[in-house]
Amino acid sequence: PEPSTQSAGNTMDSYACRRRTPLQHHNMVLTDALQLLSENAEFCENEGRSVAFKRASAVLKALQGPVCSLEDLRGLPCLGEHSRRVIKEILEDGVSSEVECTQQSEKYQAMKALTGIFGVGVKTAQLWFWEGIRRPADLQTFGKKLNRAQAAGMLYYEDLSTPVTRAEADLLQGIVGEAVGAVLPGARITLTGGFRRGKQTGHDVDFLITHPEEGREEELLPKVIGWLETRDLLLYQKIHKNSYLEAKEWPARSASNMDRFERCFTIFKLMLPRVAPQGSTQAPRAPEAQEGGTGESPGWKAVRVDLVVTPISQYAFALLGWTGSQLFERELRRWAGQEKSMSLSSHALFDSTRVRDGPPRAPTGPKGHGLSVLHLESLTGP
Ligand code: TTP
Ligand code: MN
Ligand code: MN
Ligand code: MN
Repeated sequence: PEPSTQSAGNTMDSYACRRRTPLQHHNMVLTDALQLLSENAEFCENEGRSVAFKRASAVLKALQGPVCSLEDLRGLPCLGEHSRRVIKEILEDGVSSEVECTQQSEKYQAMKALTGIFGVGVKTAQLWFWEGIRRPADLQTFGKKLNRAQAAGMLYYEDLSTPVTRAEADLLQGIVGEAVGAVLPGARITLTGGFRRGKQTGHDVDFLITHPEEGREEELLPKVIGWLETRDLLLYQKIHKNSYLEAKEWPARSASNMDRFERCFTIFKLMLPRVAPQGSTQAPRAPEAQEGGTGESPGWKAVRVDLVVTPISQYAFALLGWTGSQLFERELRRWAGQEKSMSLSSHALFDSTRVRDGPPRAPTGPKGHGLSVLHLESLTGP
């Protein structure tokens, strides 16, 4: 029997992947607070605590109505003592002193600003914080040497911290689709990540690329990048080759969501459609960071785009893995492992009771290894 809890006449499953989690829900104030604590735990490299707050937040998102009293939480899963204390404070006082305190703290604010730079992770931001760096502008004062990604991150900081809109994602889909179609006829792209989940904004745009004929997708990315660079559409790009061959464990059992697909982290130079100067329609905004201060609009915006290439045999798993959210993926893998004795990754799904050592080296995908691969439909639950 799988764990579930009765609450207010509803069954609340303790695995987030087995519940409906709508984008619009009734407990925004509470989930924002818990998510801030989760983010802060990440900044302190406390992954366990970070995930615990994310799980608690996800439970509140799944509720049919607003939480009005602690009674409403009775029997709900994933709400630990700490989360309940924060919720109680907000219900009673409107705010949580711990959340307020964290948000105002020098550490949180510095880590938020520094990890907001493309190419800067928690580890680097922490080192810089210990050295006394608090804001991106301090990096120059302290004479820090930046790698190529971080330098681009600083150059386009304003644009990259402005949310990407759905309209911009659609424009990019057109451009990437044209590039992919030009270098490999028949290749297809799919919009993944937050936009595939229906979000109206995102921090980047994610695309999955494949070709219906297995193997034709090999070495595709350098050509796509070349096509885009020739047209001056990229501000930054870094290709990571696929690493199926080096895979020691197959599929990876770690909780990490890094996979072994060929990928490219890019910053696109997205030309914004010129709007006719009439009535109330607005011209594209001028990002100050890239401007000489003339007040003239450059007519483009820097946007982070992730390109991922998968062989068609792994497409379903890659699509599932790259759609997110991060918590959904983590919970799905946890559920597969703990409840179904299956091992799920962005590459394949295995019956881990039948597979001990994984497939032979240089796998071509989940097919043809005598392994048990379930149809995805049986995983999607209610
Ligand atoms: P993100 O683009 O980081 O997140 P998102 O699209 O859900 O949200 P945002 O709007 O902020 O961009 O990653 C997209 C999904 O891809 C994420 O749910 C997990 C997955 N993923 C991998 O499978 N491997 C990876 O290496 C990364 C970075 C993400
Ligand atoms: Mn994304
Ligand atoms: Mn993100
Ligand atoms: Mn991404």
